[in-house]
Amino acid sequence: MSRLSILSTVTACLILVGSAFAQQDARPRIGYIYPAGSRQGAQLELIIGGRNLAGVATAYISGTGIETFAFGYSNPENAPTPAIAETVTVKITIAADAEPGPRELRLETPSGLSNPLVFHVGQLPEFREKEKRSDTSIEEVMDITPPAVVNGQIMPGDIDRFRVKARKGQRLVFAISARDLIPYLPDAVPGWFQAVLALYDDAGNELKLVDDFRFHPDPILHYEVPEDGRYTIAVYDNIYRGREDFVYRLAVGELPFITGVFPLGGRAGERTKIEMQGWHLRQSQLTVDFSSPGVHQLLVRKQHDALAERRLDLMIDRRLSTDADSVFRTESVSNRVPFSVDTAPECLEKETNDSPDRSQQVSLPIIVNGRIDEPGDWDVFSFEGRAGQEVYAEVRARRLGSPLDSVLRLTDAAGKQLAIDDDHRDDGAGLITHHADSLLSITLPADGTYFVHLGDIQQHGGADYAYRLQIGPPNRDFELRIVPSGINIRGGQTVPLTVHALRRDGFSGDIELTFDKAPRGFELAGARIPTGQDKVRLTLTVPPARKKTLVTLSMTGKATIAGRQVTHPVVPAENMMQAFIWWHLVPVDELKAIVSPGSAMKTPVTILSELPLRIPADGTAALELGVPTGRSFDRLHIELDEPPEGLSIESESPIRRGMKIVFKCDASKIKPGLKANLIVNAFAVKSDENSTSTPQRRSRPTPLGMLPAIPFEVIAAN
Ligand SMILES: [Ca+2]
Ligand SMILES: [Ca+2]
Ligand SMILES: [Ca+2]
Ligand SMILES: [Ca+2]
Repeated sequence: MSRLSILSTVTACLILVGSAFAQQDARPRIGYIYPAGSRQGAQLELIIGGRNLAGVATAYISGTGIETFAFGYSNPENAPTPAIAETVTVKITIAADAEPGPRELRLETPSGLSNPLVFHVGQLPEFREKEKRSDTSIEEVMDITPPAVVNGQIMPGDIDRFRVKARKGQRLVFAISARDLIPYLPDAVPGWFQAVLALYDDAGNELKLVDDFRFHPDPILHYEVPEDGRYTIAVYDNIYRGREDFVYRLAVGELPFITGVFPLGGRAGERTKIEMQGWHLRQSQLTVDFSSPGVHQLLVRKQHDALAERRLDLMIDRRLSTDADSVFRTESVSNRVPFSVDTAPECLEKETNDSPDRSQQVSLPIIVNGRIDEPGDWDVFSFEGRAGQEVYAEVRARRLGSPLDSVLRLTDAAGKQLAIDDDHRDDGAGLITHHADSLLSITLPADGTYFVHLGDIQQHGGADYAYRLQIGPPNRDFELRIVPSGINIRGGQTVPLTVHALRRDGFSGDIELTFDKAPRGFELAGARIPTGQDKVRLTLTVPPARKKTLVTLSMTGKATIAGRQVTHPVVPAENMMQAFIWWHLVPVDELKAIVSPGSAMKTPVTILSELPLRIPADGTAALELGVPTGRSFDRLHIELDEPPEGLSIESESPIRRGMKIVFKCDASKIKPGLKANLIVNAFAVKSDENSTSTPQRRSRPTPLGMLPAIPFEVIAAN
């Protein structure tokens, strides 16, 4: 390569990287879609609110059968909520045979892809609330004909009312999706639209009021109509807040709805008889036979005669279930409830088992399916243990839709309490804000009989208070999440990605990450979550690109656990903020990348040192970088991007083929054993030989982009 062409490449690189840096702050974010769904075959316009939406080019909806056209950007001044002030109008056409269920919609702007939000393809007729007339204070009531879905928005102080005609004996279901559509609001307390449903007769008497469904903020109202007449359903926020992103979809009619199942799971490869509770379910019992472990979603068709399943590779997130079975294209389906399939032997609890002397004997490993049958119920299980045996006891209830707030105790034969747990946080359950399920672990001190006691810490109980209690050796395992789920990158460049490891039952080993679906030339660096680490920042480098491409990526994590190779998908997720302070990893369906045109050569820098770089906890280590000769700049300058606290660059100096960087550890802030990646940005520095120029002018660094991740390890002090 001639000196001239390198110069021009570096110059091109500068311009592109400069705009790529600007992009970081300008990532488009969408806060709501209104309406948040529509029926198969419909054509309509959506309003999408967010920020950094200027220049919007396209809207993408996952799956097939929906065409979009984005236009009509507006950015009013003095909007009360900056995060959703900008709007874009998107015209969409839904094919008559488009797959029903939740989809993901993203916008693309010149700065790249936005976060996704849910857009539902429905099967029932749809209505949209009428705009409020500003010339009247009279509350308008809109007539609707069930079965139907009503779309609305709650503005400050707003109460939306809809009237239905109903006949005596009808059993109406009013099911709202609100928090379900937008799980977390970053800038409102409690962090979502807390919808309330109230039902009135034609004389205005309140018949029923609900403001949640168990622990779900979205209420479900069920009503058996006592006489022919007109009934009005009202929707509002429980503290009368409102704004554009208080969007809802309200399904009304004699709709199939599952309120609960028992047991909450079964053993892989065995037939399990399930009792179902709910409305408009013709049968209350079903037998299922699932072969693959994982959390499946159960639903019923309007015909009530069949059950569908789709395997999920993670704990509970309903969002991942877009049942692709074409049988559901034309039939109305119920809500979905989780059902866990596991490999350990199972049993049912047998009352009475309220105390150690009446305990139910089990042999390990075991999964007990039981209920806290009434307030104050305790379920006690006994097993024979050996000294030194490692035992885990874990409740899965809240994560499977049960209202139980479990507490677990472990006692020995003498009645001495050896372990207790109330709430155990599971970052894999990103939609749950109260991690109510319990998990305890212990190494048994002696041979003998041990008792596991399970109750509800809030002293509640009932038929809904179902649980699965697993007792046995540790089930070491992991799940993975990658954030963000939308990657914006220019051809020839490198960007950082973060993968979180959710480690189970003390699994601490390395997890290797690889693409299983990616275009040629997509390269990961530092793609390993090191032993003991809960996350890693790695990098993706893509080849130069002539035109823009949108790609869907998929990754897998691989680890060796007790001599066995275990793989799990890397589930795309968005790190969502709730109410200014809390963060949740919420799984989404797709990992998308937009590669925009870019001809920047891959980084002009090569790593000459052996990796991982070993840095003593109280010392320094040198990294040698090769820089091509004939470059247009005089030297490289390196800056660390989000380094671990205590790690810094001590010096940079030229060597024959490039440069040497000395990294320094501060032993008071960093511990031996830390393994991670250095993420660094490279800059070109051009010294001006004209001695009259100012120092600023002499050493103005220009960005060359991010280098592929550099693995390092902090070793014991010298
Ligand atoms: Ca409204
Ligand atoms: Ca019980
Ligand atoms: Ca009991
Ligand atoms: Ca609890």
